Amino acid sequence: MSFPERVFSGVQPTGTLTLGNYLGALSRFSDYQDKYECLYCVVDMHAITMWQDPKELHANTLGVTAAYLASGLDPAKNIIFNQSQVAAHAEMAWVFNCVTRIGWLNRMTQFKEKAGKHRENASAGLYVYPSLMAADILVYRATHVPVGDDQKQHLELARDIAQKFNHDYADTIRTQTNGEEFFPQPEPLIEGPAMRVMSLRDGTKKMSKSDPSDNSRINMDDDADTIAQKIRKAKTDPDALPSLEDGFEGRAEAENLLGIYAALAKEPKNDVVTRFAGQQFSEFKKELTELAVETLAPVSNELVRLKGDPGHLESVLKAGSERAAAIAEPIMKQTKAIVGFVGA
Ligand code: AQP
Repeated sequence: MSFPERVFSGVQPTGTLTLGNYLGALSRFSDYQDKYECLYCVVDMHAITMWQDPKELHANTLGVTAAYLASGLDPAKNIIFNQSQVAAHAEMAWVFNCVTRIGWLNRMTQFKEKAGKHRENASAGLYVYPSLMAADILVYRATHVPVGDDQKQHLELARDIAQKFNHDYADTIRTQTNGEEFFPQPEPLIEGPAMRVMSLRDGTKKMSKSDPSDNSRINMDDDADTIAQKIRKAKTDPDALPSLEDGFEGRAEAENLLGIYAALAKEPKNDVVTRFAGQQFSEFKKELTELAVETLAPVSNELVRLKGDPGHLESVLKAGSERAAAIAEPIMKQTKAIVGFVGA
């Protein structure tokens, strides 16, 4: 069965957004606004899977909304909203908790990374995070999901959940909808050279807004001096830049800085390697700083301006939530009927 093309993506309001969030997700969102019907969500229910101070959660939710707008999303063209204002996300997540297998959740690397050694103390919400993410996407029957490479595993799980639901309820789906499948298999949209931006302090860890070290990341609202200082301090090695891409073997930090340059410049990584072959990092870092400041300055100026008008940001979220609910509610109602709930 073919489904109308629809994009869904979300960002957690867990802190100030980083260059990783920008390059892996936000900077690409506006590319889709003229091509697809797009829903961009501030996933506040995902955020509370780890402890969030309520005042900070509130401020960060408006902060992510401002970052969406500052990155070029037009609230008239896109549906911009926060997850907790559309109850169907939670309702669908419960149905999916009963479709998802524990064995599938046990394989999720993000849970292992975030729960760390204190697994027994992690919230149940963190464990079932991927089924809420599947609900976010499928409650709109979204077909395309732009995400960073780090979210690929969760998206594969969303596809498994869609497939198992379609299979388990095949008989009712056929009689009630005349279709073969109720949910689409959502496709990841993962493109470009720096789809997993790594920490500036450790090239084996992804750049993350909740990393305790602020020097591990560039924040979307860092000023030029802070960006310059963080890039100057970024971990590298004593060797010059190689002349071939495979010369980065065992040099994760060096490769990360080059990948960031390529993504900011929107150039293939190979071209950037050729241009800087043999240069010392001290020189390359100056060029990278210039490019990062030039690219982020207009976005961060707009971000600061928008954050100064919380009333406007709240009204964007309210209007977006109403539009989102109008799509989700009939799909949720139909899901309940397929499952066999009375009253749906
Ligand atoms: N380092 C990254 N490189 C590329 N893409 C990234 N994304 C996040 N970090 C990187 C992409 O940003 C989108 C929103 O992510 P999120 O905030 O919902 O959750 P996350 O992936 O867990 O991001 P963080 O910054 O690491 O948040 P915390 O610290 O709260 O866990 C997603 O599309 C993601 O792929």
